[in-house]
Amino acid sequence: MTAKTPEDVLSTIRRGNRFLLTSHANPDGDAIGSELGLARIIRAQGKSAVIWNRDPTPGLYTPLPGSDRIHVGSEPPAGFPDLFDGVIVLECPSPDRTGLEEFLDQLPIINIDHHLGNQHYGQVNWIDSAAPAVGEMVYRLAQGLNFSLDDQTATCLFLTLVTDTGGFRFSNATDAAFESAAQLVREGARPEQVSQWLYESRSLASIRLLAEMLSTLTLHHDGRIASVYITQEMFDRAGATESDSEGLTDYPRSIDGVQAAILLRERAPSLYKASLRSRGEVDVQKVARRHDGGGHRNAAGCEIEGDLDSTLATIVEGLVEVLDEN
Ligand SMILES: [Mn+2]
Repeated sequence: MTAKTPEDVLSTIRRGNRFLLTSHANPDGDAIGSELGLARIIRAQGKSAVIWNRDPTPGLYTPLPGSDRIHVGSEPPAGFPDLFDGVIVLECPSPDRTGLEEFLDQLPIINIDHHLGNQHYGQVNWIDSAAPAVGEMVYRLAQGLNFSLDDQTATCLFLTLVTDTGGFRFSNATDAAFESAAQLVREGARPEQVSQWLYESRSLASIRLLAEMLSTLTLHHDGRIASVYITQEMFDRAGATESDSEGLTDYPRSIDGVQAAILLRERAPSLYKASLRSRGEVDVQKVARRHDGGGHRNAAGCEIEGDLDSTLATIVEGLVEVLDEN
């Protein structure tokens, strides 16, 4: 187990009674699982916790206990800000990433995160870039409060480890990640339930969309770049929406020899969302940033205006430059 929870985080939570919890826009498994887990821990102390996210919970995570109680949208929840003692911002490197930044400075901020570039924007900041998931930090926080988890809380936090480590496959699947996972299972987390939610609950539309997408597979640059795309017509044929296309970029990236992969999704006529994935040192964020996008080294995205062919050509060209740097 890595470093303990700082005393100022514990004392702030011990002192307060009513907390607002939030995370980044377009929340992922670590965001949702950390929020739901921490809300349960806070409520179990006889305090209140309200989760407020700008964007809806992705379908994958709606089976998590308490997800139906999350307040979603740009309008503050009832009683904001007077009925809250502070806002706990989880897994969010900067306030603007919440999409709710205009509201946040009305409350003291407790910032709990594991992103390397976190801007320390809270009155209390706990940043641990070695943590495999923010949910693992929430688990340490529970231990610092001498709180023993119930099955559902343990399951929420276990899910954050599974999603942030890619099912314990990424480089952040550290000994600490496995140790926390083992402890969470001991405290009642159910790995088979989490696997069912994450890997065995695909919509039929998403599988039909996968078939459509794979028929567009093209290799570029001696097989080092793979591209696929989904047009609006393909979404329609599959009966799918954009949320059915989550995770599809993993398929082109999984091809042997491919170092960078592109998924273009048509959002509107002549407007494409590009999702870029890579392996190892190949920094796809550099390409996304040229088009006002962003992300991480191995996962980034941006929006581009233009027709399909020219958009694809522009992205491939950018990726070739990045590959040739390495
Ligand atoms: Mn995370």
